[in-house]
Amino acid sequence: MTGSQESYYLGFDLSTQQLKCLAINKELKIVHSETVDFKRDFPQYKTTKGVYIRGDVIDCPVAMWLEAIDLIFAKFSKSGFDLSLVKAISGSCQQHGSVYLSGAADGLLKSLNAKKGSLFDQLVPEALARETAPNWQDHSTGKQCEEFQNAVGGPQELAKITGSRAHFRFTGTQILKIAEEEPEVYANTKAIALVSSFVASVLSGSLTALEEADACGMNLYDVAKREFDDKLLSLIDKDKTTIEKKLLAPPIKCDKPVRLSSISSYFAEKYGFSPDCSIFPFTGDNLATICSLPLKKNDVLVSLGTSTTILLVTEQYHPSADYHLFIHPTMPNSYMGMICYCNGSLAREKIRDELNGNETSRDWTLFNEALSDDSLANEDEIGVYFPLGEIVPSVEATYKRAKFDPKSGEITKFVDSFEDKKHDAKNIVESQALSCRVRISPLLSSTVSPANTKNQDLTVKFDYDEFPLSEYFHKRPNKAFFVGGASKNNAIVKKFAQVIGATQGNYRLETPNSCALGGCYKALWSDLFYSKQTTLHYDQFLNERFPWDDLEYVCDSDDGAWNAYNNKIVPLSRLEATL
Ligand code: ADP
Ligand code: XUL
Repeated sequence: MTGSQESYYLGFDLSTQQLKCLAINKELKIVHSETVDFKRDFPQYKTTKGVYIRGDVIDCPVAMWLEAIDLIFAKFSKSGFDLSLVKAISGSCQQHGSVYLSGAADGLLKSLNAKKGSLFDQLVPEALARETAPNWQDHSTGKQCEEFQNAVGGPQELAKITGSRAHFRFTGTQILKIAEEEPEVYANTKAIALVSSFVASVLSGSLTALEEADACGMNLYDVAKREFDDKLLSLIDKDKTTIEKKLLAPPIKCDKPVRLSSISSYFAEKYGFSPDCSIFPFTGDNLATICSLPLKKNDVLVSLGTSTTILLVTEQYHPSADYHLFIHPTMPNSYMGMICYCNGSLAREKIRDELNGNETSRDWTLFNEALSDDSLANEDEIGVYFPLGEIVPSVEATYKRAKFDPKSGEITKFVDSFEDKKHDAKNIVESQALSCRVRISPLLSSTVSPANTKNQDLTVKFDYDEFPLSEYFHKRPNKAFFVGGASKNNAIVKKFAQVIGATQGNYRLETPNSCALGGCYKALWSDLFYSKQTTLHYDQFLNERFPWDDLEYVCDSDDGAWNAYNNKIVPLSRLEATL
């Protein structure tokens, strides 16, 4: 299976429910994969899908992750995979989680010894100052979020500094809660790792600093200045140097690959890794997802899963309280934008079921027919369909349908329903996609000459942005990549493609492994770059080597259709203003 002198690169994905590890070769082909499922493999931890849930508090047992690391390599060895051929390892982990390590941790990591038992035997409990790590699903830090936002003047101000407004799950608010509610734990903590830097520390056998891109998920890092923000740090600890030390500041910069070290001798002895195998910094799972695709500046990834998530690569630092900006994990002077919508597939399913007249058939035929029906006139209709509270815009659950004057774009009346339910199928997908278009616009470069001059001086407001309408007429992404459950649906993808209007086409792909693959590609490129076998930047490297045949080209964008949606931008803005 492992051809004689091949070189392999491993990518980890430590998610909420499992640890996955993929191996690729230099041609970017997956040659092996192993998974540890927390529920199946570690029933003794009694987690619910990888976490403990106590009301609003949701956390994960750190010891289980250590056991998972040993088990995954044991599975590789058992399969006959030759780990001695692995040149480098990187990977991704669930974002925002924090691991509290004791003063003994660094020494214990450095003295790990395969003859002295497992990682668990040698690190638990001595290396841990706290048994569990907060999980991203935790929502117990409302008070601390207020403290963060009040300290800097509100959500938009915090977003300007840290790339995001305060979030329950973000690490800074979680650390503050622990400092406030568990002062002894905080005092006994020598180092606070992100899940990503924790796994990298274990593999390299010594405490490593945080990785900068993942550190942007903390509400503590000044993204523009690229250093921790003193005021925010001092919320956690009046003595700023203490918290800086605990966070092992400064984080590892992402401008070029930084080799952390060789793999710990523990893994070399126990599983046969070469002692030269390199460990490169791990990052967050969403950040690794963009590394799994040949995304260049101005490309977008549209994930049509249960929720809709947009990831994009941008050079514009245009923060907003309604989305996230992270430093890009592999591309210098670039950021990853992440926009999460709550109302994606489930909202569409409700309209589908209404059209079908039942909730059981789950058949998209009628929905798709309506969506693709050009003769179905909805040029003066706009609607928002939010069965769940929405993040972008930040509003309670609501449905609102309106008619507007196509000349001025102003709303003329609100209606309880349109002419028939087919209009809802078209309007829901159009307004979801249009919402994406206007939110990504400030993050895109100018790519086309404006065609539509109507109303261009009108001011439109979306969230915290207020621009003349013309701002939205010349920015289109280059490529769009569609993933997630609903990306199988041609009618939905084609409508999104029309509205978003990527100038270099629309692709679709299945991505069961994206986070781990991102880790593999990062390991390969980092190793080649570090050893001077390539000088290409990450995006160039991936564009050259990427197995483009794995992507399905769905369609070109339609310039006329994209311009036609210019007319719905004012109505959407006016409608959102009434929510
Ligand atoms: P998750 O985001 O939870 O990982 P998926 O990416 O698998 O989930 O997406 C699940 C959603 O995909 C479902 O809610 C379903 O509505 C949607 N979906 C699956 N197949 C289709 C289809 N053919 N047409 C439209 N939507 C679909
Ligand atoms: C992102 C987030 C989740 C986790 C999932 O902000 O909280 O996507 O990273 O592991």
